[in-house]
Amino acid sequence: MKFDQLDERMRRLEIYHSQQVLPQAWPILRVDGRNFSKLTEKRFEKPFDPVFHQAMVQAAGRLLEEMHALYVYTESDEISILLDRNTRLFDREQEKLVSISAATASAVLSLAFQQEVHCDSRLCVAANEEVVVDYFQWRQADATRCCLNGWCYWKLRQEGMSVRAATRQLHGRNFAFKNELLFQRGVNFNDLPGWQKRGSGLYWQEYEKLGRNPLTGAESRATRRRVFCDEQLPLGPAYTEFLRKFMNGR
Ligand SMILES: Nc1nc2c(ncn2[C@@H]2O[C@H](COP(=O)(O)OP(=O)(O)O)[C@@H](O)[C@H]2O)c(=O)[nH]1
Ligand SMILES: [Mg+2]
Repeated sequence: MKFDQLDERMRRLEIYHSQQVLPQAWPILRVDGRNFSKLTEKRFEKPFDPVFHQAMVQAAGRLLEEMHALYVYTESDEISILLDRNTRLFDREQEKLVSISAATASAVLSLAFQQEVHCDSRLCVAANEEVVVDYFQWRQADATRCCLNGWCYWKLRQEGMSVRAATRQLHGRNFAFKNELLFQRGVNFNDLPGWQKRGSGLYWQEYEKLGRNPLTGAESRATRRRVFCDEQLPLGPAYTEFLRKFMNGR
């Protein structure tokens, strides 16, 4: 009896445990690498490193699987995860969704980098499809902005400019200025890889698997699904159309 009372009293202190994502709202989680500026400075090519990116894609794929997500998007050191508006995952408990997503990404990235790394996670609750579209358009715009800025910054640094001088030269400059700065240094922004300019999207792809019935020898077809990583994401209104497909009928 005594234990039961203590148990009940202690559990009542877990005041955030009962917090759930509102019914019918779309949960979006965003995982971000902790102190990855420091990690990438030491070990990876600037401004973009395909090995670093591959590890992020791997973590994004595991999150798609583990969280039974509809769509996962990664750029830089962050991963956004769209869940079904009717998901029953972890009973929609916010603490669970946030901690498990951070833990999954931390585990996969630690193994990939062969060193202990940590990620944080936050929850964004989108009331309707429009907000979900705005969210992913926002992260893609961030990817494009960071890509252009990152390329300019590292071009200037490679020419021997200090951190301060390079930062000052780019401060408040518009897209055209930065585009021109790169062009004069032999880089055409349009020709940069899609994953650098727009980020990468991961989603389920259905495919037909041919098999043979071991007893009768008859051919059989089964529909299976696998994780697909899209490194050529569409832009603007086409991206909106693309995103809506993941939410249609849900
Ligand atoms: N060298 C390198 N750095 C990257 C790459 N992708 C992301 N980063 C860095 O990762 C950091 C992510 O930003 P942010 O989360 O704000 O920094 P944090 O707080 O240190 O994790 C930035 O410093 C990026 O330059 C990459 O492919 N190569
Ligand atoms: Mg980070």
